[in-house]
Amino acid sequence: MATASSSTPPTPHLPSMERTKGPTGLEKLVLRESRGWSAEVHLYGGQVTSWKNDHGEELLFVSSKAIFKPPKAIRGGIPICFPQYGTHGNLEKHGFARNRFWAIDDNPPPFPVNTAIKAFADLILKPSEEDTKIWPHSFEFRLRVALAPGGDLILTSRIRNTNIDGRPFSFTFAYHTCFSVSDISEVRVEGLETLDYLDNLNAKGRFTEQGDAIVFEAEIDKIYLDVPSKVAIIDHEKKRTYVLRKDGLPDTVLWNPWDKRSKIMQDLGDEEYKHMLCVEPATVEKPITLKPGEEWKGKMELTAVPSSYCSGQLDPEKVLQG
Ligand code: TA6
Repeated sequence: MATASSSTPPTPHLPSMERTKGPTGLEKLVLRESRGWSAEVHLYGGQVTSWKNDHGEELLFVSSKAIFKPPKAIRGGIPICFPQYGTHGNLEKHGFARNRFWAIDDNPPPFPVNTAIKAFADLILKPSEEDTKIWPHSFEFRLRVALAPGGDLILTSRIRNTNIDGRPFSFTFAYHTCFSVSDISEVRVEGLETLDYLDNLNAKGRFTEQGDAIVFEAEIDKIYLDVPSKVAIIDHEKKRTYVLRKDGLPDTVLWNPWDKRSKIMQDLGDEEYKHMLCVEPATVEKPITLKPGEEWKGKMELTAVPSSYCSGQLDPEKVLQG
């Protein structure tokens, strides 16, 4: 008689994409790749709320106090800021895409993709009549969330102007990505040295960053301008490095609220700032303008690797081989 192998139980075959509901009833899509990595995206906000490695460790920060209930945006993961980043305009902070219900896009127009990727979800946001009262434009926002075979998380946004009256529109945008870190004071960010930035804590004034990697000792809220396509977030204590690659998004925001601001944020625990860091590929300084029929594309690719990563080694190929 055949006996089951003693140690590893057979892995049940799980679908690469599954539609389910969170505890408060919000619908979400779960993506899984064969080596055990997973990701989750909520239809509310089109927001990625989980990215786990093959050991089941959560790589994104979501607050224990996050309110999974409209109209509040979910605190953590990857909120989509559109059609306005932050308070850089007259709309509500970070625009309205993060607190709207997105739909599943069953038949998205094709675009060049890695055919090895089997776990992905396509979402779409179109404005409601109410939205057009706030922002008088017609658009189609298509978001693809993909989990690559090696675990990389890839978000691609395609925004099309569908105005029928010939009017162009302009927007700013960010992937408000909240990484989970062991201890913010043990984290270093490389790739932003010597760049110009706008300081949200200093009347949005323009300054130039010093030449060393960024470390954290106080509240930070800076928009770095014309940032190269790769940034690394090195978590010494966790021995983990996140490599963030971007395309179509010239700027990168760095945000940590630190202790005082955390205390006044209803949906963030007083001490949780220690375990989060937002690094947000964005286009803020130069808004994107689209004429009717035109489409813009902005992509972000996240890799998480155990750090044998050394300072100054900003080549993801080397990181992956290292
Ligand atoms: O991207 C950084 C930022 O604009 C900060 O100014 C900070 O307030 C954060 O976003 C969170 O904004 P929220 O509206 O989600 O509280």
